[in-house]
Amino acid sequence: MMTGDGFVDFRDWMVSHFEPGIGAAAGAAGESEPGGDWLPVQLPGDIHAALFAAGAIPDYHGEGGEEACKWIAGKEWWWRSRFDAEAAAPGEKLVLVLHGLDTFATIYLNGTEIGRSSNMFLGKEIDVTDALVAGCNMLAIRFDPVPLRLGDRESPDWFGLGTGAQLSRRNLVRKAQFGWGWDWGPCLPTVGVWQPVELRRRRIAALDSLQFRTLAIHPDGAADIRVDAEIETLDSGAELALAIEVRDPAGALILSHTSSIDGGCARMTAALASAELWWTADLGAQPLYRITAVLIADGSEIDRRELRVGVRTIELDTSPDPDEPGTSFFRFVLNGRPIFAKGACWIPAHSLVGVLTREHYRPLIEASARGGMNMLRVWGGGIYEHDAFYDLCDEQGLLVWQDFMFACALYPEADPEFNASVEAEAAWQVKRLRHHPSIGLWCGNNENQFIQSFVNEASGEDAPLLGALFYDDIIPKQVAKLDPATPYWPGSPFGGPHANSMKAGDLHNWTVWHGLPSVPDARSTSEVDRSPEGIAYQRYAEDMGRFISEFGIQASPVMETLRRSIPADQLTLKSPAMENRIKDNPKNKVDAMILPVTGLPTSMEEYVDFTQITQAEGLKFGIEHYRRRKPHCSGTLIWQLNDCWPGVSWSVLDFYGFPKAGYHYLRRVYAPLMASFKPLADGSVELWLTNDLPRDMSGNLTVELIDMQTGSVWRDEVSYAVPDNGSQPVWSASAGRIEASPSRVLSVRAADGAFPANRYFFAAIKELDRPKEARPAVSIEQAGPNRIRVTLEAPAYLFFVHILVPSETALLSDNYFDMAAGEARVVTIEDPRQPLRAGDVVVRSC
Ligand code: BMA
Repeated sequence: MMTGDGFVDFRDWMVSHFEPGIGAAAGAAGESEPGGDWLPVQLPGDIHAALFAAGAIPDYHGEGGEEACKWIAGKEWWWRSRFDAEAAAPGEKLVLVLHGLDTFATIYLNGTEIGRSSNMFLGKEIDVTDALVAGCNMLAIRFDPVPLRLGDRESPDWFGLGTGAQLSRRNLVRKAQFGWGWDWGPCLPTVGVWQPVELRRRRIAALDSLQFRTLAIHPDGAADIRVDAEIETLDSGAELALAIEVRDPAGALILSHTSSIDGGCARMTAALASAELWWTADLGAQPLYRITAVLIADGSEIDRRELRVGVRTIELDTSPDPDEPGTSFFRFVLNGRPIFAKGACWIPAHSLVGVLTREHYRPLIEASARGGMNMLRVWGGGIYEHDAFYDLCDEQGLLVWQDFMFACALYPEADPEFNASVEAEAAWQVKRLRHHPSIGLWCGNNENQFIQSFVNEASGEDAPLLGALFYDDIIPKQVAKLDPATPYWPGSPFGGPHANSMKAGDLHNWTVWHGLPSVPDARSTSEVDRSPEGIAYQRYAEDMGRFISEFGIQASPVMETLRRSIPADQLTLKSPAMENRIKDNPKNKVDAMILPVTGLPTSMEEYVDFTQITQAEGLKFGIEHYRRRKPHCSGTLIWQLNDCWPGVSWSVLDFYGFPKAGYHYLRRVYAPLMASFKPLADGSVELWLTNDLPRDMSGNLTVELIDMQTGSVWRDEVSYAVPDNGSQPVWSASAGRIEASPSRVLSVRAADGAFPANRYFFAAIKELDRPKEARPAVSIEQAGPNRIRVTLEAPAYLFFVHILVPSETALLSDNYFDMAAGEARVVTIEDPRQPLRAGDVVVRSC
C-alpha cells in the first residue's frame, strides 16, 4: 500500500437504493440533498451489513434471511462520501484509487461521471486532477443490478452445474462466484465498495510498484535477493533516484543502496551474507525483512513504499518419479527442501466479503498453524482475499495456493472486453500479492478442466474447454511477466492423461462423499456411485494420487452453533430450518456416509456426534494413507477449512470458529512426525512412521494390543529410526498374533511424546465391543479467570472423549481423543477473549 501524503479521509459513507435508472435523476450523483433513504455504511463494507445494522432487514444469516434479502439484487445502489481535499498544485496529478468495486459501478465526482468498473477483482485508478475541487467534494458510486446489466445475454453452460448457484449466468460476471449460492453457502450476492478507496497525490514522479524476490539460497547460508521498482515520471526535468533499504527481522538496517532510474525502472540485486530463511510453521521460523524504497527528486523525498518480505525460494517439482514408473511428482520445494503440504482449502470466511477484517482471519489462520498445517488453498469460487489474510499467512508460516477466481463453469472467451478485464485482473492481483513469502503457487481455476473431461467422456467428444484461453495463455503470461519466481499451474485438478489423474498433477478425491470417480485411471469418469460402499472413506486407500488438493466429508457444526442459528423449536432432525442449513443436495446425502460408520442418528446430539465422528475418522484414515505414501504423494489439502455462514458443510472450523472433532483429529495426523497403522490384505498390520522434520528421528515407542473389555493383551517395546523426510514401516504383527475382533484395538505411544499417540480398530465404530456406558471421572479446576484445567480419568477404554465450552475463542490443549483404561489426562482451556466459567464446561464421550 502506498504511504506518504496521499491519503484522504473519506468520511461518512452513506448508502441508498433506487429502482434501476432512477438514482441519478433523484440527485444521488452529486446533489447535497438527494431523494431516497440514506443509511450509514462502513467502508470497505457491504450493504446487507448496513441494512441489518439499521434494522432494515432481518439477520441475513438467520432463518429466512436469504429469502428476505432477495430484493437487494434487483435494486440500483448508491454509495456516497463527502470529503475535503486540496486541489492539485501546478504539476501535480491526483489519482483516485478504488481497490475493489462490486461489481457494475459508475463513479461520479461532484456530479460528473469519471469512470466505470465491471470487475470486482480489478482495482480502478482514475485521474481526478481536473475534476477535484478545493474544499468539499462528493464521491458517488452507482451499482447497477447484475441481472439488468446482463440483459438477455446467454451464458455458456455445461449442464447447470449442481453447485447450488442460483444465477446460472454467474460466469459472465467477474464477481465472487459463491455469492450466488454454493453447496455450502447461501445466495447472498454482495454489492458495494468492498476494498479501500484512496486519493494519491503525485508530483514529479511516483512509485508504481515495488517487487522483491529471492533469487537463490546458497549452501553457505547466503541468499541473493533482488528488488525491482517501476516509476511513473510526470516531470522529466527532475533528477530522480531510488534509495532502497533492507532491514533484518530484528529491525537493523543491513543494506542500503541508491539506484538510478532507467526507462522508468530501478533495480537492486544484493547478497545477504547469512540470511534468515522463511519456513512454513512445521519446519521453522518466519523471519520477516523490511524493504523500504524512497523516491528522491533533486535531493528530496517525493514518494515512499514499504514491503514486508521473507527470504525463501519456492519451486514445484513435477519431474518423473523413478520409484513409480509412468508417474511424476507434484511437490513443493521450499528453500531447496521437498515438503509434504498439509493443509486445507479456504473459502471466504463471510458471505459478505466486504466486512472481513484481520480479526475474522486471525483465529482461523492461527488455528491452521496450530493444527499442523503448512498450506491453505484459496479456492477459485471465492475472492482474492484481503491483505490481512496474506499478512497472517506470512506471519504464521502458511504457504498459499492461490487460485484465480474461476470455478466450476465455462467462461466466455469471445468478448474482447471481458478478456482484457481478466488480463488486467491477473496483473492487478499478482502485483498486489507477489511479495508475500506465503504465496506458493498461482493456479488457473477450480475444476474447469476436470469437469470438461467428464463432459467429454459422457458425450464421446473431445470438446475444447471454453475458458482455456485464460488458464493456458492470458493468466500464465501475466504470472510469467510479473512474478516469474512463483510457479503456475493451469487448474485444480490438472495434469496427467486425465485432468484428475493419479499419475501426475493434483487430484480431487470426490469418490468419498459425492461418489464421483476420483480414481479415473481405475474406472470410467462418468460412473457415479453414491451407495454406502461407493462413498466409504476406506476408498481413500485406492487413491494413488500425487497431491490431493481436495477431499472431504460433511459434518454438523457443534451444538452451540446450531443453537445460535436455528430456532429452538426447529432444533430437530430434518426440520425445515435444519435442512436449510444443508446446501448440498440431496439433503440426506450424509446418511449413506455415516450409515456404515456410526449408524443413523435418532437425536440432534447423535447427529452432531455421528457426523463429526465420521468426518474425523474419515479424514484421519485418508491423511494417514496419503502421508505414508510420501514422496509419491506430497500433499493433502482437505476440503474445507472454514465456513461463510453457520451451516452444515465439509469444514473443520465452523462459521464462528468452533472446531469440529475433525480439526483435533487433523492436529494429530498433521503432526510433523506421525505414527500410523496400516492394515494389509493378509490381516497383518504394520506400524509406519512418517517424518516431515528436517532431521533423522529415533527413539522408543510402545505398541499395545488392548482388549477394550478385559485390558492389555500384549505389549511390544520398539526402538525406531526414521530418516529426515522419510516414511517407512518400523514394526508389524501377523494376523495370528493380533486375532482381530471388535473388542480389540492396537495402540501406539512414543516414550518421549515425539509423536501423538494413535490407535487402530478392527471394526466399524458402531460395531466396537467396548464398555459403552463408561464415563471419565472429571475434575474441573478454575485456574484463573480465563483458564480452566480439566482432569480426566478413564475407568475403562473410552472413545471420543470431548470437552465442550460455549466460547469459540476458547483454546483447548487437546480434544476428541480416546483414553485407555486407567489413563489420566489434563486438558487446559484458555480463553484470551473472555472469562471462562467452570460451570459452563461439559465433558462427554460416546
Ligand atoms: C469441490 C469444490 C467446490 C465444492 C466442493 C464440494 O469440487 O471445488 O466446488 O463446494 O467440491 O462439493
